[in-house]
Amino acid sequence: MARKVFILNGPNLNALGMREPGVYGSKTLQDIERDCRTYAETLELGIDFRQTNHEGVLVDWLHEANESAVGAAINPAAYGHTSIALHDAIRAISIPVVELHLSNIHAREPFRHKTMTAPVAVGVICGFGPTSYTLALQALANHIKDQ
Ligand code: CA2
Repeated sequence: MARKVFILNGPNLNALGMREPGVYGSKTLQDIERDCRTYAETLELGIDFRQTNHEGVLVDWLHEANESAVGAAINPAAYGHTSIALHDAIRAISIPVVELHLSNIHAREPFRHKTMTAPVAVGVICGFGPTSYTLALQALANHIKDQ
């Protein structure tokens, strides 16, 4: 069976493709999931792709990933900027976690420039639209291989 990675998505990403296409592009989260699934096959990885609007659910899923996956990629969305709980959860688990964002958070409002999660992620990818997801998968696969 293929090794599995979790791809976790935070609040409001369920609205992708429906509003603000200028910032986030016109793909829906389902389109992105399909792209990730296709790309993960080339890396011989299985994916568990999920979205929630709830901070504690993301914490629970990180702990679940630690039990059943070899790594995780997370778009924490707005919780990345605010959540000490997500920072602590990533610290508390032993699998590698890559943070990703669709938009270039450094080129946006100052409150988006920092994330609580970046210091505990193995790395951060942002600014490439939906391609940020497949780049994060590639980076995660390479990191796991090198471990
Ligand atoms: O660029 C990203 O991927 C973000 O994580 C997206 C978050 C934002 O809070 C982060 O600063 C950067 C927003 C999630 C999606 O929000 C939507 C808002 C309007 C329409 C559709 C989605």
